[in-house]
Amino acid sequence: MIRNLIVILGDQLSLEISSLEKIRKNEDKILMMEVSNEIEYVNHHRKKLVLLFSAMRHFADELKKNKFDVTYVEFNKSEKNFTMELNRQCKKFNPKSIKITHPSEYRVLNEVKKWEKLLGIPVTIIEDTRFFCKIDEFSDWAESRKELKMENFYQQMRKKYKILIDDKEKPIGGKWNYDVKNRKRLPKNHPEIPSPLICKPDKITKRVITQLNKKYTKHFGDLEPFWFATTKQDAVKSLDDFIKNRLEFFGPYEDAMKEKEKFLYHSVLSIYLNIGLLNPHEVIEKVLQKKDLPIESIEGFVRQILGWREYVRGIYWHFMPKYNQTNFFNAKNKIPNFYWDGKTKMNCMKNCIEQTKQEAYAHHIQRLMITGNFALIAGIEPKQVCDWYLSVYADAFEWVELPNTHGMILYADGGILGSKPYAASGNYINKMSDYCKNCEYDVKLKNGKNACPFNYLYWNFFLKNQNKLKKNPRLWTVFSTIKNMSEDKKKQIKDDSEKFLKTI
Ligand code: FAD
Ligand code: DLZ
Ligand code: SF4
Repeated sequence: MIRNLIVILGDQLSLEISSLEKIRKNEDKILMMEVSNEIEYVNHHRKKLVLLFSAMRHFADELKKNKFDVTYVEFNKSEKNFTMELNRQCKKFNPKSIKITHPSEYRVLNEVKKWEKLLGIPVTIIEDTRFFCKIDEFSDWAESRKELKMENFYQQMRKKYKILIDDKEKPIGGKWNYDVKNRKRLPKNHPEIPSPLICKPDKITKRVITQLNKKYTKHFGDLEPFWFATTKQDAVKSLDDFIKNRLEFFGPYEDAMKEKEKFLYHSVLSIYLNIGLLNPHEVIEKVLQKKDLPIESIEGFVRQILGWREYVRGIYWHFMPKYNQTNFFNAKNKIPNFYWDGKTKMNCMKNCIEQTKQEAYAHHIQRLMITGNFALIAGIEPKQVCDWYLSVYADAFEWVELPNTHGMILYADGGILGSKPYAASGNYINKMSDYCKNCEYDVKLKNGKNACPFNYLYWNFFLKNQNKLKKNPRLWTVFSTIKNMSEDKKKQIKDDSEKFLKTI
């Protein structure tokens, strides 16, 4: 008889995962399951599926090499969902108890919470210790204040972990945040940017690709070329490669965009962080060793992981299950087909979507200021936008996708996460990228059939939502412009927007 059956989920691929802490190799069994319910509940990118299953299978092999007793069930041999497969395994092995590290998504936690009653076996859910901030700790912080500003949370984390802090609890370099130095446009003659580390698919990955090609032909995105790391060892190599070749310029060009440059100086590490191949503590530790690099790059990078990543997780668990129920602007439009096929005349959208289709990756500013910004000002229904983001990115898990989509880009939470909607016109896109020079639309034109749609949709969004936003002090300039706008101009904006939205 098995003492503990330890369930390891697809995003818990670490030897240090809390469920393994007290494991007894000769009495306990580990169970890993590939199940169709997880594959099919959204239209996951095919590269995301390969990443997950190849990384899961590599991890199972590593566990076996370490003499753990592992049962691994592949997707063509498993029951439909975690519960049904677990039930089958429990009948076979009759464990005294089930253990699992806290699932990262509310949907899965709900499923796990039903196991004890359904299976009649005690289930222990153990805290996920990979994060800097515990779920309860964030809730305590959130309940103690009126506004949940990322910046305040981040400063608290810096102090708690003594990261980039001097003896007097003051920030190293004199400032908490070097955001103003993170907004450079990429110059025309900028030298070639080193690409992220390419990992060649091995036997395990190739087998996953063949299996998926047979069964899941309709999922979104290009399966090959597949180049992600699928082992801890290669993920660490990818981290080292980023620190050596791209971290120096991460800060200055963090907000830049350039046609055909898919990664710029971004780390492309979220895919490994989110499934457990990299631990955020080890990533920050290594980055902090580079004391000779510009502070705006070091602090800028630390802010993303210690600040934003932890903060969005905190928001997710603090506000779920209600968080995804809101629709502040009552946005109801259908997501256009071009989000899936990239067939649009808007060059910025076409580029970001095509690269998403190829790589299951877009960097933050592309997600925020191009596809996200468009979804906001075009009034697309939040649930459809969230499903898209959850499907198309290899790093997408609801705990991190939802606050970024529902909160940061769509302001559908009414301002819990952001102090104002991130709406922007073509002017911003033109300033931060070179997309506009190859676009059929004219970024300088505000109205008419050749005008950049971001221009009139931007004003249409604020005109439509005036009542909900006009008291926001951060939008004072927007609404003073609207106040001085002629009725003719307003009508033109509305007509152009309606005409355009009908065509998509
Ligand atoms: P870098 O630019 O190199 O940043 C370093 C790391 O910081 C990332 O690997 C990531 O772990 C963390 N990070 C940076 N920004 C954020 C953020 N806003 N929230 C959480 N972590 C952050 N990130 C995901 O991991 N999964 C998602 O599903 C996801 N969905 C998003 C949806 C939208 C609409 C937006 C605007 C952002 C989303 N992000 C998501 C955040 C961010 O865009 C990605 O983490 C980042 O682009 C990943 O690429 P990178 O590793 O090269 O990041
Ligand atoms: C995303 C995903 C997919 C596609 N498939 C599996 C799977 O078959 N088995 C598994 O353990 N996890 C999978 N995942 C991740 C889960 O959907 C989910 O995101 C995590 O369990 C965290 O809640
Ligand atoms: Fe995008 Fe408008 Fe620029 Fe075209 S002109 S690339 S639609 S911002």
